[in-house]
Amino acid sequence: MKGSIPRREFLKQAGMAGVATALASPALAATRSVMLPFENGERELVAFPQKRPLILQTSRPPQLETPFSVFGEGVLTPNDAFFVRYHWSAIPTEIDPQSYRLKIAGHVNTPLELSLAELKQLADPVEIVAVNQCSGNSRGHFAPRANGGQLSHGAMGNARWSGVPLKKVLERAGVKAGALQVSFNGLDAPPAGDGPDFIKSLNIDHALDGEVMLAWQMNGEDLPMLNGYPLRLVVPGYYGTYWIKHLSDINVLDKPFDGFWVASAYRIADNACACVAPGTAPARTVPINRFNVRSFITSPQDGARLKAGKPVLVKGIAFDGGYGISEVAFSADGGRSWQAAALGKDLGKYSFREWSAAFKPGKGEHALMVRALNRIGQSQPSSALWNAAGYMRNVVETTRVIAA
Ligand SMILES: Nc1nc2c(c(=O)[nH]1)N[C@H]1C(S)=C(S)[C@@H](COP(=O)(O)O)O[C@H]1N2
Ligand SMILES: [Mo]
Repeated sequence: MKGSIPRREFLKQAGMAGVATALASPALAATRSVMLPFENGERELVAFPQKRPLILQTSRPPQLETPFSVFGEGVLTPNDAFFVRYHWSAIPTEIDPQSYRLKIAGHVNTPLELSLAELKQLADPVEIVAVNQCSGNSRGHFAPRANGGQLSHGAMGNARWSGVPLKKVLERAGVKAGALQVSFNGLDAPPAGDGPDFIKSLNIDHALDGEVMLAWQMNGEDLPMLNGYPLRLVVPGYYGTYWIKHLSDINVLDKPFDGFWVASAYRIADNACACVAPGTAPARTVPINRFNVRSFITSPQDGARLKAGKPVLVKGIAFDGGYGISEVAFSADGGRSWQAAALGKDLGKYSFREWSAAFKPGKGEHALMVRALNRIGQSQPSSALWNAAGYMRNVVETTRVIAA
């Protein structure tokens, strides 16, 4: 059965039976370790079911970061390299696609219980290439340090998602007048008594925008179990926190959702930079929402040794919250001068956009930088913004190379 992993096998491999057992199991034995570029950055590379060795953040629940070199291999992030984020350890390891049901209830005319087969028949399938990025991507680079998973830049990925628009499903159920929000829950749960189930919500207009999607495939294959098999929400341009995995319950609400994960967590300062002075708290907050603009150099990699006088093509990726990247600028001298990079193929406004720029290194050290601009004029700050949760880092990053 595709997308399901024999339970015992998964427990063993994924370390659900305990970290010690997991690490003793050959399948999970760390092959190598990596050093993320910040204090206490040493991490093991561990292969979970359906995944190649990825950077281990936690094993219960599995939280895995994509090694940065993967982003240089292609504009789409392979399923087996796609990062994994969960909040609670009680995650599904086996889901029967025959008996799985998606429930749509609440402020609707006709509550529905759809099988996967029914869902796939409900409307013409659609596809979108979109980045999924965790709010805390790059948190480990915050100074002063921010509490939470100390991630480098690998809590993001770009995939081609296939499914049906959420709108079609909500229309089938018939949203009643007065609907305000829609909440989404998945099959994972907190261990008994431990805390609030991970449930997220969107405003009704957003849920009905025709772009928010119920996806059963990424990159042409069933979702990997750890990325939400058999169905997940895809919220293009929005932080991964909304992209509910193993989606099982959709609830249309006639009042604002007041669950912990929206009302108390994943909130940002209600100002243009979503930032505060280090060590302080914002006066007012709003739910985290769209990505800000980011760009990265994927090649050469940090620390690379180049041949002096030999031209290289510097390559990378840029993305934003869905307005679309309009320009990418590259600097080979630590930001003193900038040149326009060439943009690669446009896979849609929610996708990574590849870019490249020519560079002929002279002898010595070079600080390479990239900065992107989107179609509504948003760009990236030259010094890092700060917030206590370590969300939304988007400072212009520096890649250091040496030519000899
Ligand atoms: N059911 C469920 N869905 C979830 C979460 C979760 O804990 N449970 N975490 C969210 C967060 S914070 C992120 S960043 C994305 C990560 O998606 P991925 O694990 O497929 O990379 O899943 C989101 N969907
Ligand atoms: Mo996240």
